[in-house]
Amino acid sequence: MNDGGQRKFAPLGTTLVIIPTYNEADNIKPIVARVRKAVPEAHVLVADDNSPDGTGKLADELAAEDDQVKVLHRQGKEGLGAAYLAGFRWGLDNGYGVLVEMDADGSHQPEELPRLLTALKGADLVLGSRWVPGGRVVNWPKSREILSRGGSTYSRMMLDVPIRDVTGGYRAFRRETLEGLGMDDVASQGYCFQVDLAWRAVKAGFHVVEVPITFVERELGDSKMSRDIVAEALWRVTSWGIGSRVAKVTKVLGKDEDPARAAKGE
Ligand SMILES: Nc1nc2c(ncn2[C@@H]2O[C@H](COP(=O)(O)OP(=O)(O)OP(=O)(O)O)[C@@H](O)[C@H]2O)c(=O)[nH]1
Ligand SMILES: [Mg+2]
Repeated sequence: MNDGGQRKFAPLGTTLVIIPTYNEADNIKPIVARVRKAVPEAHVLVADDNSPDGTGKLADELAAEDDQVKVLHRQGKEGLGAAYLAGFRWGLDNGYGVLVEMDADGSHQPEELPRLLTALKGADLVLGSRWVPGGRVVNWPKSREILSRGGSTYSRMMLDVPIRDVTGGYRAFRRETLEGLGMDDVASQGYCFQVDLAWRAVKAGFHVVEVPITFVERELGDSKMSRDIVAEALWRVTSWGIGSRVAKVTKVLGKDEDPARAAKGE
């Protein structure tokens, strides 16, 4: 991972906070109000997957009374990763300089966003992190913490990413970072989507910084976490890890078998 060194970073452009929603009727209005209050200059994009509980309609009501709130209506539930990719594309097409990922359920506190944006002034990607000193989780059962910490540790080891919280979803990207990640072939969803993007950023040499956050478990609405999402993360991370190890070994062997080098006795 690039350490940023003496690099000079360009000033940040306008921020777009992307909030993916599926059945978040109890949460959408309060969370958007909190974002607008915490970072008044930022714009908000709600990416709703045609929620049966009417979240999209509530978001339209917010957009009707506030020019800085936009809504992306999607056909149906396609998962968190697809909603973010659509939101990122919309944000890039509309000229935003910073794109933020934030859950609708209050787990990612908008009041902490100014700290993430300050860190982004000297970074390509900022990750809100539960597992660096100063980071914490409020109201999680021990089992959930073990799953999350274990998932991050496993991903860190399999993929060689020097990141403590690889699965977290509170993040701020510079537009150039997203443009350099090769978003077009991202197929992963859920936690795996977050691992995928962080890994791509590290591999591309971007300067990635973790900032401690206090993650608050949702109080209202239902979780969309499922066994399938955990299983997807496990199989994809495992296959990526094996794939990248095989690629490294093949490269080393390939060098040894290079006829030109062999002829020179190298
Ligand atoms: N557009 C869209 N949003 C989704 C989808 N699945 C989840 N989300 C949203 O993504 C965010 C994270 O989902 P959560 O259900 O909170 O997942 P989680 O944080 O792992 O689970 P909890 O800790 O139980 O809240 C929330 O804002 C959801 O509404 C989806 O298929 N489409
Ligand atoms: Mg949540």
